[in-house]
Amino acid sequence: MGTALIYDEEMTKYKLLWVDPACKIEVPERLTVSHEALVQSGLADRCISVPVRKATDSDILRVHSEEYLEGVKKTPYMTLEDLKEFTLQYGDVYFHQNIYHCAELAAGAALQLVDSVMTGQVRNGMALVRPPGHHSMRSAANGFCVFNNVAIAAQYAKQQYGVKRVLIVDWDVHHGQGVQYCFEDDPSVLYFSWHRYEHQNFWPKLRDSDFDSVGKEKGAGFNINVPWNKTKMQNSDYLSVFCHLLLPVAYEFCPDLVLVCAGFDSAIGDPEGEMCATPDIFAHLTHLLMNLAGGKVCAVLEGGYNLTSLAQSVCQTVQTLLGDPAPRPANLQGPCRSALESLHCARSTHRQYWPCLKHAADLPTSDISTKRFKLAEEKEDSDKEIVWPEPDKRFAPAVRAAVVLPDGVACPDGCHPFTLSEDLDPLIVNKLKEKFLKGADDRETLSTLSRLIALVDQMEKNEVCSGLALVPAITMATMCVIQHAASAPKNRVLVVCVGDWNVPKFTEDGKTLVMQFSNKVSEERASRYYIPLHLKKGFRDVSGFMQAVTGLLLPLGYQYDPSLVVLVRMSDSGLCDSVWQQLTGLLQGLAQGHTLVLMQDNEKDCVGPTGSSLLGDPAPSLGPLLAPLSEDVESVEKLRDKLKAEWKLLQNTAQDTGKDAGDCS
Ligand code: Q9C
Ligand code: ZN
Repeated sequence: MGTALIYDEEMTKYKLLWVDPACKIEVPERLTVSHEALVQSGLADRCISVPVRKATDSDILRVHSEEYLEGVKKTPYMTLEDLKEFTLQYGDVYFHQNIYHCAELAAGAALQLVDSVMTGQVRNGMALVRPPGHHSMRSAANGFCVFNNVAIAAQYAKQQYGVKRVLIVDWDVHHGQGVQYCFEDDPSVLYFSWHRYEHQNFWPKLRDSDFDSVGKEKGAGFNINVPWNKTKMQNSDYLSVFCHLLLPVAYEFCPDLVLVCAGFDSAIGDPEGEMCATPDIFAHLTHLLMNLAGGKVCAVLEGGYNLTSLAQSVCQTVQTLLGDPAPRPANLQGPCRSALESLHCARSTHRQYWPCLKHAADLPTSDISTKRFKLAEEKEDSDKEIVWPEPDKRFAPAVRAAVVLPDGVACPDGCHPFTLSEDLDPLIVNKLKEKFLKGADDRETLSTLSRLIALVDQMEKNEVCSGLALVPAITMATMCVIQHAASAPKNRVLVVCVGDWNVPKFTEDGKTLVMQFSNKVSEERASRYYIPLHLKKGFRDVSGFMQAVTGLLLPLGYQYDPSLVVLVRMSDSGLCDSVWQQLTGLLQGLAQGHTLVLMQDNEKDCVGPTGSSLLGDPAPSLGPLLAPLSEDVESVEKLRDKLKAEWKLLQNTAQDTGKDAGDCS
């Protein structure tokens, strides 16, 4: 199942016809450079090209009023003077004789994308459109937007396909107030937006954009705003909000479809956003959404006004949708103080609606965030040219998932049986015999261990992306793999162990970080690089486990930035396939997708599901989650408290010391 790309040059054929400083950044080149970058990088060719269509009147009327539609319909026949006057009714938008036509196509593109995904023609996709949509309201154009493309697509998905729950993730740097207003009282659409706010001093300067706008009536809790009160937010700030707010809520909500208001004015270099997140962060934001809704993710372009940053960010997003491993995320030093304050406020405000946030801290007592105040003028450095390195070329190794299986276990479709091209290296064999076999000459075990070592080497060289091994002696195999991988100078290994195993002490030199989930481990042995998490019912409480994965394991993993993830599944783990596949899928955002899964040989039934996850197939939905067990939540929280000074990506309250928003120059 592929990735749809929807684009039509027709949507470049309108522009600002008069002088308006507020609108001059919304140019046709936004679309041409984005598309050209996809073509040049070869990504466009790998997508399934889906034609646009015109949204019908009845599609548009799903969200907009008849009077408004009738008004817009007249614009193709207007003189320049009429267009200017028509424009004056609205804020920060311009009209053109061809914009109605383009707006029909932009909304239609979003509908085509939903059709392609919902009918199973593709797994996911992106639509490159102009005009954008998320600011436009029932009866008003606004912020370069004419029709609300994503809101129309969400209503369409509900009405046409009977989709029960839609998640809209708005990572554009502006608040999509049009989307918020459209679904305020609708619990079937969860709208999440982060946006530059600066205590209501940043456009569109609405009180409604603050964290305390949570939705109305039945929809209370289904509108989540994270206002940024400072500029220069970085990768850590974005990832923190995903790990500690969006992901836990999204898993609890369990959408059938994910729509992304994919604006890239939240990336570095953008003149509107003035943020400092780098284009590669969009690979991770995309990846983290791709196991929701069975992988049904539709990204629709919104803003993005630095043409270089925009094109790079679009490529990162599409390449991730295509399934290529995400790049290693750079400089994740933890969120800044202002971001933590925003995250804290949003989490406390929503804890009454979402059991996964039940334990969030109280609102900070100095509730400055809810008040509007004029900011002290910051010294003007905006004309200083912001530069950042072009993201490294990403590529998927020829072998996506290599498997080491005992005789009689079938290789899952699409996986690659891993064999040694040469005879066993006598040097390695002797070392293995000495270290692991007490000198015994067990050919079978020696062959397995040698193959694992060769597999790790090929993963390190990026010839193989991920691996899966079913082994007779899992603890021995794990020790062997870890010792070998950590012996190379630049390597760092994240070991994730599910189930009972008395994990031996590794050297505490930072080259291995072990996180163990079990209902037997005790905190006593915890150390800097061995983190046990006791879960009362093991993995039978799915909510508690996912809480630990999103709020503990992912931030820890991102900050550690391993070169290899070793995922060890003990035979008693009791983890069901869908949870296991979510875990496997999410972990592949780390280490450029270099995940090596080790399982005891009596776990044959798990080979298929694991192989499929390693190939990048979406994990099945977990179903709406219940409240996690309070004991589990307490364990997770206790651990977070203990670790958050050292692992700053674990911080999620204003009290946790954050660094100030830095200077990204
Ligand atoms: N300094 C979208 O990103 N304000 N719309 C412009 C110029 C309007 C943004 C002020 C920004 C609208 C889709
Ligand atoms: Zn925007």
